[in-house]
Amino acid sequence: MSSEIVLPATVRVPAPAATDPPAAGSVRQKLEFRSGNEAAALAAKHIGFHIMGYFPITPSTEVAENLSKMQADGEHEILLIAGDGEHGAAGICYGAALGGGRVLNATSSQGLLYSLEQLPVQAGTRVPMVLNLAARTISGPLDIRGDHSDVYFALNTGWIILCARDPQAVYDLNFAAVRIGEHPDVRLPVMVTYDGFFTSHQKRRIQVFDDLEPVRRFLGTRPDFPTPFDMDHPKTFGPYMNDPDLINNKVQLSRAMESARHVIPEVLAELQAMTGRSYPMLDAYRMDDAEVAVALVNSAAETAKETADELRARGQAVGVLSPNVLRPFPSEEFRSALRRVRAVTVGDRADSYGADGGNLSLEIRAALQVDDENHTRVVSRVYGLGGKDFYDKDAEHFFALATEAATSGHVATPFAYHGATPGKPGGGPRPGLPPILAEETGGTAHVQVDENTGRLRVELEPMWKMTSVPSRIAPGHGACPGCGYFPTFHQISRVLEGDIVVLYQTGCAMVVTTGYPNTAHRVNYVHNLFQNGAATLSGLVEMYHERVRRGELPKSKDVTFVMISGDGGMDIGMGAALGTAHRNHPLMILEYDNQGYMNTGAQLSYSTPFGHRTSTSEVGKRAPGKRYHHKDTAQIFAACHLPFVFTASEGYPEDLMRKVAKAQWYAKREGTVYGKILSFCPLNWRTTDDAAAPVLQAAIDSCFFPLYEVERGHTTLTYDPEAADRRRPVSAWLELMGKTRHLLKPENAALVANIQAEVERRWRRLKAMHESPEL
Ligand SMILES: Cc1ncc(C[n+]2csc(CCOP(=O)(O)OP(=O)(O)O)c2C)c(N)n1
Ligand code: SF4
Ligand SMILES: [Mg+2]
Repeated sequence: MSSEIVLPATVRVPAPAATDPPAAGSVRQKLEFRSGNEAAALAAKHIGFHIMGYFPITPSTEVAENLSKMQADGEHEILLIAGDGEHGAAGICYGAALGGGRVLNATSSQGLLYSLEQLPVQAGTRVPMVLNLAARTISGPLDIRGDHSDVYFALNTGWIILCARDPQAVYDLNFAAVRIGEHPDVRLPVMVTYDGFFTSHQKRRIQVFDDLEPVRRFLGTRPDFPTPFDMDHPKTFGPYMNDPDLINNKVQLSRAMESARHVIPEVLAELQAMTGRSYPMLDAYRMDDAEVAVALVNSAAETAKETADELRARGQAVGVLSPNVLRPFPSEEFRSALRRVRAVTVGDRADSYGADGGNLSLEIRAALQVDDENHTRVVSRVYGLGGKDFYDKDAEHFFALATEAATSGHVATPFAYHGATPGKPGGGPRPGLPPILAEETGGTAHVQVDENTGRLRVELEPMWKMTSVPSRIAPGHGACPGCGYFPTFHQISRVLEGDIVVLYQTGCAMVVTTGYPNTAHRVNYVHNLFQNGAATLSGLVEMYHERVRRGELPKSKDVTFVMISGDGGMDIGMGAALGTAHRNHPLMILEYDNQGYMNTGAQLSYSTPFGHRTSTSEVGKRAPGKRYHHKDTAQIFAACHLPFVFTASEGYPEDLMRKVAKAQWYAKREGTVYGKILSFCPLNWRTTDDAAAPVLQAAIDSCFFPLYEVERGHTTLTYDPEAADRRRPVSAWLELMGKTRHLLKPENAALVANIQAEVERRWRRLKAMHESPEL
């Protein structure tokens, strides 16, 4: 570090005066206190998109959540469609945008990556829309905080990419994004990217439009691009294309990007006239006479500006560059800003592994390289990964690196990581509690084949004996008090025999049981993202058997492979799970159904029942909670003709354990088994921590969640509330939870009747299957 090397300042430029409130534009505005996500949602409301397709992922989820709340209060008319995953959400958006209306999406990290293959499809067919990307690091390992590793994956998709350094820019650039993308010379989808948590969650004072009429004039209506709705003039969207059409098609896309270089400044100038705020392609701070500079994308640049002010006060001629637009890349702007700069440190919040620099530094180098007059030294540093803060001392170090290069005329270390630490000696993952050995398990459930029916009979040891079986999860997890997952898993664990390999998909159960360097698992544990766990376990189980077959692993081991998923994992991961089921790999898939995406703040899943309140199915004068009925996942897997499918609940432990014992028997001998287990979530069901028993019992007694099994195609109800004379109306269940209490208001009587009718229909069907072995 060489912060003591100081360049003499040629000209002292006074620091700009504070700009709060910002210069007034022509349109009436008002001051609000908003985070980046709130700013994006507010802009969406003011723009009045037709449709938003989305799938929740931290830290962008709040955009949809805020819009859901506003929708419930009747503040906008945007149709919000929760995708079955980001790939589905991107498909929804593509279709909707092709249909001619204005379309919005918001995502982050794996969400962007999961939709990635759709992005070039949309750019290639030139269909505009707006996507807000609250940037977050990509897996693995999983980390929810911000860097630009997701943004950099989008660079080659053909989307325009705008960068918003603060919530004000998020708000403003969303309006610009609509106009830029829809310009006839551009016709491309546009991404507005801002930093996860730093910008998405931190509130700032921002100016928002107080008069929407001029905004409507600015936005105009979406131009009439071809849609599949013109029945008199049918068109083919997305034909198969061969040489030379493909390259000619791509050159058009490339030209559209070039056109954007002119369109973006025009649109931003119009916006500036309205707001008083300026967004040049490249934000150049105190660069007029700068001799050294730092270049950064988004929020870190604001820190660097403050440091630049301090260094200027000490006589150093420094400045900061930060692109407001990443695609098209402002090459000419960088060239001219850096022409007289002797050295620049470029900070990348993501690496392009093996390329000797992150994308920003590579692209700045490429821009300078075609300028004969340019002799700027470029120092490249990767910083701030996984949300690591970028403080003024970091900025100072970046300036010092550039200063050193400028003074010596040489860059000693052109590329390095900034902020990585060697770790402590003896570090690494901490061993959990001692492993649970196969010998310590088993003997609690005795499974026999019934000669007459060919189905299984299970005898359980008395419950008191079960408690002596050690659980495969150690105490000390981070779940909420009363969380249903743990009693459920302990019950499962007590009957599973032999060695177990578990695969957890992302969700509460995963997040609260592992957090590097700790683990609560006392058996082999694997995590994969919840769109692909079942496929991963398929590969793992097959490799195990193949290696046993080849004599590479001992035959003597008795291993069962178990996947644990939430209900959300059975939305986004349904395709992979169905693939596993149809291939019939010998493994168990156990879904704990807590009726929502709880780990990310209780958004609706497709298993969320009708009318229930979640953070994306809000309740208000215009919205009564979720608007469609819950997914019948068990029946979907029954339709795969698996050897064994069941439903269960922690409230009926013996029933659950019997089914798990059967499930293990089938998973080891015949193929995939599936279990859906209703799992209590006091936090998001809005009950007290100790309410599991009455709430689960009411769900079962109202026949909302029937307990049954489908064994070799035969459906058996394992508990019949009617036969037990305990049948209750669904209202008796709904009244027990805060998330459903609104349904009991007189004005919602029709909704409850609707829920009751659907529950009744599904129950009668199930009962008929129970009564007739042919069904
Ligand atoms: C591709 C992708 N999209 C979204 C997310 C964010 N995410 C992580 S867990 C989760 C919800 C999981 O819901 P569920 O499977 O029901 O488990 P729960 O949290 O309710 O236990 C979501 C939306 C992600 N990690 N990856
Ligand atoms: S949010 Fe719900 S499911 Fe998640 S840990 Fe808390 S109680 Fe359990
Ligand atoms: Mg869930």
